[in-house]
Amino acid sequence: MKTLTLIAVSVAALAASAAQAAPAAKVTASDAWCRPTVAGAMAAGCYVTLTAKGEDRLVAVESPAAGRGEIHTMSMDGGVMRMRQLTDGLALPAGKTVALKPGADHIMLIGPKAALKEGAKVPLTLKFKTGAPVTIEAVVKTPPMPGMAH
Ligand SMILES: [Cu+2]
Repeated sequence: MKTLTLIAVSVAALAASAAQAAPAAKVTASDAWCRPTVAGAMAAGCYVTLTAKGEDRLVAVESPAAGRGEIHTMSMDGGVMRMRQLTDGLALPAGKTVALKPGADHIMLIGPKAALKEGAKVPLTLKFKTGAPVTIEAVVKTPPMPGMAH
């Protein structure tokens, strides 16, 4: 019974802290990472897993580590993988986990201000159509399966 009471108290505390934060973040972001780049690279790919509680859209990405952020996708065009910018953002269906990953949807940091070195942290601010902006730190790391990653 003591355990139940404790759970009830912490749920109430969580609800109270959520109520204070306005507007409430409706999208959670996890597992953010960026590919390492060499000095002078024009762009760097970053990836993150997003889950929106209600239907939303990732509409913009900003980072102090780069000139600007873009949202890109990859698609086959005449047998060639091509990258293009999603100018109206990326759809986030309600309750569904959307993983940005190599060879698919990704964040492109245009004009990194310094080379992204393995192990460094890159702050990313993700902006949504409805939900509150989310700032996360992406870790710079080499993809686990370089052969698989386009
Ligand atoms: Cu790209």
